[in-house]
Amino acid sequence: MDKITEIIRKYSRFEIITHIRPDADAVGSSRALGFALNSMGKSMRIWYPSPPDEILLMTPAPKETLVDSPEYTILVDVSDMDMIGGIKPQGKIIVIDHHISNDGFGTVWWVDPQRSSSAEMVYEILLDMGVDIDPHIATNLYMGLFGDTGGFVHPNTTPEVLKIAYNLSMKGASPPAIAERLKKNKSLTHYNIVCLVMKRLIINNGVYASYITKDDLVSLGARPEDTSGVVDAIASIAGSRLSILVREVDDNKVHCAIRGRDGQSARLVAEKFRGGGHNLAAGFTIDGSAEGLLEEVIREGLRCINTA
Ligand SMILES: [Mn+2]
Repeated sequence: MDKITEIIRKYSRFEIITHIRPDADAVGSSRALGFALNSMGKSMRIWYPSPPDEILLMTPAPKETLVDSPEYTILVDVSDMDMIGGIKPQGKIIVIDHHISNDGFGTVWWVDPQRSSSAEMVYEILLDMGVDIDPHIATNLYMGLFGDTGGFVHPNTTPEVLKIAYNLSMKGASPPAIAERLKKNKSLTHYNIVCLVMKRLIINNGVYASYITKDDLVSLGARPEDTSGVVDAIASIAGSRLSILVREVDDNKVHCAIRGRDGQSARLVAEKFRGGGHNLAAGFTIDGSAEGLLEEVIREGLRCINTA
């Protein structure tokens, strides 16, 4: 981490890139870092490899003043170069990330899978640099923390996380406002998808799996954001040890989201299909059809929860 703060102090032009399909942590930690850079008189810009959900963009956004030629590119919440969707970093690469599948890359990296979120790591960097945590920064960091802990529910909700959440709320983040945005903002279409997915649920020794096709999404009039969190609905069922949702995305491509309850089952399954993520929340994208892939993922899931 010291190397990173040293570079940030010394240089003045940065770009921040986060991962494709940006989540609350990706947007929150990128924006918080952006505000901090601005407050230090640096110029910066933020790249999202694909558009974040509108709801995530409701947090305050920092001013982007960098026109071109950043000295450093800061990859936030990015575990490998495939996650930035083909964007070409313009500067030397700094990585701040907490994915266990990240082996470290770039010029300087700080990867700590023990951390709940990249927001937690950015918070530490900002404290170390003596940045004033204003309400804008606090709101964005709290959103990241809340997102990656599933609203302070997942096993990564450590005492340290709660302490940081407390500090951020003292600095102006509003817990109910952020919770309302992230938890009480589902579309009816989302629940129509959940209904369909539950009707098709396959239950096999603790593995709970379902799928959704492109045709389903068209006939329900669903937008991509309506599918977010569907796998968590499966994972909230009593008795589900490993939850799997296979969803058709683009032509002949399927995305599989996996949630585990213990061990490292979700990540182990994802890695079998060349994906990755966290021990208990992982995923991958692969060619094929949803129904075709489902059996295969279930088989792998059963193997992983029985050996892990
Ligand atoms: Mn994250």
